[in-house]
Amino acid sequence: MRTTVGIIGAGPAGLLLARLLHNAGIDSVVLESRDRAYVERRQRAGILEQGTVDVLREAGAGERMDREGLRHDGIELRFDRRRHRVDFPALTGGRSVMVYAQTEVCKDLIALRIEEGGPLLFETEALAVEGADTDRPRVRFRREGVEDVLECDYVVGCDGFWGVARSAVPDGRTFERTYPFSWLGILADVAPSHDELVYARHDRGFALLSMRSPSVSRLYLQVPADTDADDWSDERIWDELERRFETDDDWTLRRGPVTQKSVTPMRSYVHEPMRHGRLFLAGDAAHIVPPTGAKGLNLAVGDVVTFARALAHRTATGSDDLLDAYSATCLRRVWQAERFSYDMTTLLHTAPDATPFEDRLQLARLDRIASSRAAETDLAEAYTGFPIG
Ligand code: FAS
Ligand code: PHB
Repeated sequence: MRTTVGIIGAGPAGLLLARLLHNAGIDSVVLESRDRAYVERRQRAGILEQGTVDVLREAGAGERMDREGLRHDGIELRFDRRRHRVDFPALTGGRSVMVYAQTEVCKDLIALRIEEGGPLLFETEALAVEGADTDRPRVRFRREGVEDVLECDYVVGCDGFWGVARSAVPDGRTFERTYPFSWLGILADVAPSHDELVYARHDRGFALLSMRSPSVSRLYLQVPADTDADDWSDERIWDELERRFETDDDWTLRRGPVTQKSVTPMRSYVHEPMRHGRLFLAGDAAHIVPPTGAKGLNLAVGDVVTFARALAHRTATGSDDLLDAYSATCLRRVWQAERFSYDMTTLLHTAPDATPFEDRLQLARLDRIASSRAAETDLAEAYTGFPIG
């Protein structure tokens, strides 16, 4: 098999990259180790930044998002029984975010890939990237028990944190922090109890109210790092959420049947560089953020837009300058998202070993955001997204 760009992974990074390259007239092959149902069902991100929404629309992949997505002009911060709304358009010159789940983005991109007839090989596991430092890199893969090789001009590792591509970058430097807590996430068949997302800081721990549609709620609870989701009954989850969302007014949390429950560890991670020869890393293959800032999926989008632009530039001009700048260009945006995600996580979560002084600092930081346009603007600009490229 032979192609211009070998893409490992059919998550949002790999699927969007295939679409962007197709629109630029560049052929690619996508290799995905799991089956289509797994990719389309994997509950993960829920918030698309303004930049991601614009990219999906320009790529011809935004039609259902515009029909079914929920545009949000703000979020609510809740602390010390207080409620403070952050007004995105007022603070960012008109930017907002879209509530449209990663599962739906992947379904839309898979449907487009099949419609355009580009090779998208499910249940096909990449085993290794070879010859990255030559002009003929190869991906060795296994499909239906048979090993084969994909000859490429370029390979892009979109294979997530546990993929194989990153290991083909020699002498990389990693920067990481793991947090002493996780998120217990649920899907519930009940209308969201608020029309926008609610991020709550409480002495008992963080809680987040999000949503998937007017009739499906998505909620998260901070839990100890080694939590087993089976230890949490539906009733225990709703009771704990209710306590952490408490307010001084008559706001109430609606309950309903929990249809999905899972625990997500919290980690910050960056691998530098994001390139070695003809191998490029994109998305979770190169970096991880704690989901508090809703950045993970959106960072993956920025990486693949940067690569697609750089390769289209080389195809048009013969110049490698944008490809040579890929890693530095992506990492500048990555580190801004890492800073924001770290800030939001330490602002809202109660660390098990937090001292009373640190608790008061958190409340002072939140009070500052609620009373200073400058502090509020920093949050609104970061949450609605950093410019791509
Ligand atoms: P992905 O991990 O999504 O996709 C990688 C793909 O590569 C997978 O389909 C995998 O099967 C495939 N693959 C791996 N190894 C392979 C191999 N050897 N050969 C072939 N294929 C291979 N982000 C947010 O913004 N908000 C959230 O709420 C949020 N929640 C999350 C919850 C969880 C449990 C996790 C793990 C992450 C969450 N994230 C969230 C982050 C998440 O959305 C990622 O940022 C996003 O999926 C990144 O997309 P990709 O880089 O495409 O990687
Ligand atoms: C989600 O809806 O899954 C979601 C929203 C915002 C976050 C994290 C997750 O910060």
